[in-house]
Amino acid sequence: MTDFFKGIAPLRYEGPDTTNEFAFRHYDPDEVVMGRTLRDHLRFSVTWWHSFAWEGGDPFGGRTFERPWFGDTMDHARLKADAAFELFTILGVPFYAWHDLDLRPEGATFSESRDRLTEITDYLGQKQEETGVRLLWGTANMFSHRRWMAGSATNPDPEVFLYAAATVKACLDDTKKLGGQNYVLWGGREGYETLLNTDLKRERQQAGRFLCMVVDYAKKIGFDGTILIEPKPQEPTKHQYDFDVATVYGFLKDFGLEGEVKMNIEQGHAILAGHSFEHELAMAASLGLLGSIDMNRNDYQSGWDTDQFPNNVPEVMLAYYEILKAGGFTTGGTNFDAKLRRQSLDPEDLVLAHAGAMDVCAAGLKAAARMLEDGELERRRAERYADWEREGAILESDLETLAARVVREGIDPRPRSGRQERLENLVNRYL
Ligand code: XUL
Ligand code: CO
Repeated sequence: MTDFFKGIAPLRYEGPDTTNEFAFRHYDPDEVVMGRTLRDHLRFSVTWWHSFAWEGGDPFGGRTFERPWFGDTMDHARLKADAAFELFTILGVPFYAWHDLDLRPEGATFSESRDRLTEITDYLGQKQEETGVRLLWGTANMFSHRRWMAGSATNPDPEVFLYAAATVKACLDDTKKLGGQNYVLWGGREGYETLLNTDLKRERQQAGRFLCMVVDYAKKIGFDGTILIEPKPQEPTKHQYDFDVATVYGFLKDFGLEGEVKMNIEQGHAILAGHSFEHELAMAASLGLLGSIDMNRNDYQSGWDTDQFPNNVPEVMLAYYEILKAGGFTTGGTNFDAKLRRQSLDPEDLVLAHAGAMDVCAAGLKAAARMLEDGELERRRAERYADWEREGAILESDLETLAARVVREGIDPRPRSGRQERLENLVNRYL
């Protein structure tokens, strides 16, 4: 037990009228929506990196947070784990997620780093047993240390590729050991700053081979979770190879991995790519690649990946609508890849940032479920395409036949309203 969250009791659902800051207004984990509890729909997860490893620095200044677990010994790592599981229990979240680097300090050699990872993940295994909290996913941080500055699998130096292979193997082993539901690969520095020093074709090939090796190894050890790629268009590098869902789909097809790997889609990354979150989710669902989500929001003016906690129900509603329409999560979940603002120093800030975000997601999901169950939006969308029901043969035809038909029947299409504002009004009805 730490005393970091001392005096903060586990949060309970008290309903929309409560004025208790330390209670849920919309998230009742046992509430059943569309045949499933909110706990099972939302599958909330807290991230180790933002909530426990990040120190509050920005490009202009360093650490603002004071946490008793900041330090580079294994004792600090265990204290951090104790505090993390205390937060999970206060919030009642069923899952959490980590990078290897968030969990423990690196050692002087690869082997020492790996052994420390094994040691701390053994400890996490005990904490999981004690609390019932499970691992949503593990991943490797292959972007912070200077060895990764020119990429991991896409690095011009084959020794970095080797180091990346060893790192992912260790992280996959420990994710499996902890019963992780997924394993994530975000292409941290898999991209480039300038073409002048970059062989783009070769780097993409290396990334493809690397992913094939990861998939093969996961199968070999009997990892039964899902391998997920997390697209992001830029930041840290100017051009990232995993730009967005459509780009990653092309990449997976290229290497025959479209049946093996799914996607972890992040709200802020979608926005950086010039898309909306729901666009990326709908695109992934349409390609059969929807895996999990990193829930957060960006500042819409700054053009940065600001990783703020979500606080906009209408926005979140449209995202969950796509998820529910696709059948909901299987191994995936709602992972809060979100961090406090650096002035939010208190333990209470950490608790309430998550609690508010959980309420926003619950309210959004319930609104989405109302809209889906009512079916009016889907009816209107289907109506727009209704003529295709009798004209499906067009797609089996050829240009000459179709051209002849236009002339023969004097076809002259009449434009019809897209009714966007009416549909926007309809959506607001369910909020
Ligand atoms: C970076 C990001 C990562 C991944 C995991 O923008 O989202 O935290 O989620 O590496
Ligand atoms: Co993320």
